Amino acid sequence: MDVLWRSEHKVIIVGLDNAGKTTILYQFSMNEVVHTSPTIGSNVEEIVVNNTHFLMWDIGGQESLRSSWNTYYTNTEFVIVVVDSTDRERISVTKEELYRMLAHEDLKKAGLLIFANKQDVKGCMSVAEISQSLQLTSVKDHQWHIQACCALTGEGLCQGLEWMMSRLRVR
Ligand code: G3D
Ligand code: MG
Repeated sequence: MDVLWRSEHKVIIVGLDNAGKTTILYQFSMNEVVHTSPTIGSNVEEIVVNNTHFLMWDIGGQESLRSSWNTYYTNTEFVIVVVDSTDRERISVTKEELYRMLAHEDLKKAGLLIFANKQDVKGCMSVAEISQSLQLTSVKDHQWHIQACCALTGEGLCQGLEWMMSRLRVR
């Protein structure tokens, strides 16, 4: 029983550079906005929600680092994709990376949570626009959920975590 309680669920946080991955990770881990710098390699934090432990890896999103994302995939239960909702130019790049990931053997059973971040910025893409750009309705072989959020204030982040918790319960 003790082992069950303590078991950790591995989560990777991916997305292009500047999407807000590190800000989200720190919101989860300490509920305060810290000064972030471009992630070189990865940050990892253990997040505990109602006795459930998530080990969250924040992986650098610069182009040079994306090819090594797959070294983090083993045993991953959830992939959090962070989208900069103001970055219309690169949403297609996110889409390419998303489908490359979903096709990977090691992520076959992983749940997919998409954070449409920076919703505080005027004129940003809505959840509907991002869903359409990423063609999420064509994702049939993974459980997925898209959540609007603002990492600076933390708005929407809890709802994302709650979705993950709800997926754990139905397994
Ligand atoms: P990354 O880890 O994905 O590369 P960061 O992204 O977490 O380092 O965030 C990149 C920049 O976006 C940071 O700005 C950060 O403050 C900002 N940011 C993150 N989330 C939000 C949000 O919800 N709204 C707004 N307006 N900005 C956000 P700086 O200026 O520090 O580089
Ligand atoms: Mg970062």
